[in-house]
Amino acid sequence: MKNVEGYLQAARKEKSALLFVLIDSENDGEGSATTLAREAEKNGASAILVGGSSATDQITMAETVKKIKGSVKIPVVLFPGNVTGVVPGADAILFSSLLNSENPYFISQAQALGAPNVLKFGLEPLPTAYIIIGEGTTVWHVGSVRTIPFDKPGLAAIYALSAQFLGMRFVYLEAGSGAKSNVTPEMVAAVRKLFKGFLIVGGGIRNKETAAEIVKAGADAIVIGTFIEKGGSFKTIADIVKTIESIRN
Ligand code: 1GP
Repeated sequence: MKNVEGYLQAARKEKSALLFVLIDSENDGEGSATTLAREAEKNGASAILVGGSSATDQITMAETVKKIKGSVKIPVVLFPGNVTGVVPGADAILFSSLLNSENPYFISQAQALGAPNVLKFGLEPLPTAYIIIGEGTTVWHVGSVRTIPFDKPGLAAIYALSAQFLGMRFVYLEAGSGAKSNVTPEMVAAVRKLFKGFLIVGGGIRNKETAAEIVKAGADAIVIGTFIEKGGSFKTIADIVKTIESIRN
């Protein structure tokens, strides 16, 4: 697909919010990546993200991307945790800077090392500020994060504002894969107030009630990974999509 950003903006105009399904190439869980992606598409997901902070096997990742790409029409977007997450065959990449990392590698160095392959593989870069909330998750550990506590929405908001001033068109508020707590609606609302771009929220979302609260607070898209990876039902996914699409904000 050409112009994934345009597709996402157009889809967002039509629906109140979108669902992205995250597939970790190293953990197919209860189903194969292809089956999960097909089911996700069938039940209303707008994009498939492939990656994760502990997915480092480029060969498996490239194979997974290729398989998924061959079985769905919705865009396949890389969600790299490192330079190893840049592989051929996807439509786009969340070209992210982990803004609240204490290690410059995750803010700009991995990006410099990864950029030539983004160009070489013809991946559409979606300029994204990746902001980690809370602690104790894999991404928090791997990304050397100076965390933002869940009850400090103002801190997330100023990072998002700086992302906007830096020209990033996407912000991803991340509680971490399988997080016990999701990003609070209060924090989403504080970020929404200042950030005008496309707001993605993920980590620990497992039901339609939480998804609805986050969308009402201003998220443009939510991400669900662990729930599906652990065999959660696609009926719930369909319910979540129906719920978030019908909220007008
Ligand atoms: C993780 O935000 C994504 O990077 C999705 O989180 O796995 O908790 O759904 P879950």
